[in-house]
Amino acid sequence: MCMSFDLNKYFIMGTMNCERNALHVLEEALQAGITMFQLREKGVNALRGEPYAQFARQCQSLCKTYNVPFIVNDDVELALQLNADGIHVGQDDLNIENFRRRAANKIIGVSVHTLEQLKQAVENGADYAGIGPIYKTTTKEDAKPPAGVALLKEARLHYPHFPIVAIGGITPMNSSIVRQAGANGVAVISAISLSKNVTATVGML
Ligand code: FQP
Ligand code: MG
Repeated sequence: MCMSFDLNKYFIMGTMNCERNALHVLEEALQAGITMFQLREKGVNALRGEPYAQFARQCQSLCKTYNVPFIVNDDVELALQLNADGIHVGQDDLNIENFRRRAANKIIGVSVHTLEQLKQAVENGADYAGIGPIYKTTTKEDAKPPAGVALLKEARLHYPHFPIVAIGGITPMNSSIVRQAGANGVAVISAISLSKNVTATVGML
């Protein structure tokens, strides 16, 4: 069994998503009440090597202070090395049954784009699913076209109790719509990372 977690306000970021010091942004977001954090350090200007590991440890330590789960995107080795609280993987990233054997009590999140993929994820032992992109996003270069809330509603109908977080183009303007469609929470990058007022943004999400 993995630790308990709350998908309500799930902040995802890497240094390239911030215009200000990324650790300051994270600390403000934690103070403002995010319930989950995912380190997603990827792209051309992403940190690598020791600076990457050091940044990851700093994020992890902040999350610990605020009692918020620290999740690593894609990078299984880093997640195990740092003893992160969990990992988030996409459809092409990793066999989760295999990973489960190496990390019995970590949170495993999986991105899904269809009901069939959701069924697979549930059967393979995922702890939560990320469904999206719901709306248009500019943060992820290889994002699929926006799917709206239809899949979200369908997913909730078939899996009344499975933890689901919505992602992709979510802002304080539309977060209530995706919650009404059945998501347990909302995952955002730029809504928070580029916000001029992180406290207010997190409050309104
Ligand atoms: N959902 C979530 C979460 N986190 C993510 N990182 C993704 C979806 C996207 O592998 P993936 O995952 O499709 O792309 P990338 O590795 O570029 O992020 F549910 F946590 F909100
Ligand atoms: Mg991935």
